[in-house]
Amino acid sequence: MFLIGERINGMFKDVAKAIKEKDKSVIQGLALKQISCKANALDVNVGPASSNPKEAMEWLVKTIKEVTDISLAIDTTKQDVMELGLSLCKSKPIINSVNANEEKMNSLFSLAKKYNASIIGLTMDKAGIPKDSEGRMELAMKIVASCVEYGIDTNELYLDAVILPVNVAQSHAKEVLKTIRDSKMLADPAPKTVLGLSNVSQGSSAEYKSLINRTFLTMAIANGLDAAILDVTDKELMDSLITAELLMEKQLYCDSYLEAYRKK
Ligand code: THG
Repeated sequence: MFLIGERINGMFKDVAKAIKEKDKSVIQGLALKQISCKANALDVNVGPASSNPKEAMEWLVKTIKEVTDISLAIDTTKQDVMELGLSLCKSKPIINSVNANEEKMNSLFSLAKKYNASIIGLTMDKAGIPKDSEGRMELAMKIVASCVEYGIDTNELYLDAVILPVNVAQSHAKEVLKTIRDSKMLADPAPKTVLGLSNVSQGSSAEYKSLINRTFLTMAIANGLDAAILDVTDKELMDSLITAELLMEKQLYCDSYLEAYRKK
């Protein structure tokens, strides 16, 4: 499973503060911590409060680059912030994200080609997030078609069925799982699938968040999830992930498989 660390996001107070005060050590510490917890890439999002998102993205990417050359997922809805972030990346970047709007797809698939980036496609459009898997699949088809049109390999595309908080959108979780299963049939090679896992527990009681996250991740892995934006520093979550992969025959069994994985 491809793991994208979620922590460098201005949604978190410590990150928002570090951006404001240009405190490199907080960001570099979070980058190295997530890498030590087996992140394969790092999500980079300046957050909703940033007054100058372009400047903040440039500072974040440059700050991270000083300590690692791991791949970055540039997480922004703004075209100019996206291009600036991509242009600064050392390793193959990930565009986080495109949706099924025609103009969005045109501009972002062009950027994906220009910067040889992988791309996350959200199954949503101007009308929002469909309530069922059929609606999500219609949008997924549009994204796949656009990807092919731009001559991008469909296995460079990560479809994101967009999980919503279970406390306000309880019926969505099972629709997301069905979308993950069905997405595989949209192209050959099959598009990959990804989730912003922690969305599912947003707003739930703090003592249940980790449990909700790891239970849903286990279910998503059983349905074929390929990648996740998640808290790689959550040990119980990571233990569930490794165990789910073991049971799906994605890891080799041995009696001390958790220790074996950690040593890898
Ligand atoms: N899909 C894609 N990208 C995404 C998302 C997605 N990027 C952002 C987000 N969703 C994934 N990242 C997070 C990061 C944190 C939380 C949720 C999703 C989160 N944080 C806690 C909260 O808000 O309750 C804790 C905040 C805190 O401690 O301050 O839930 O879906 N492609």
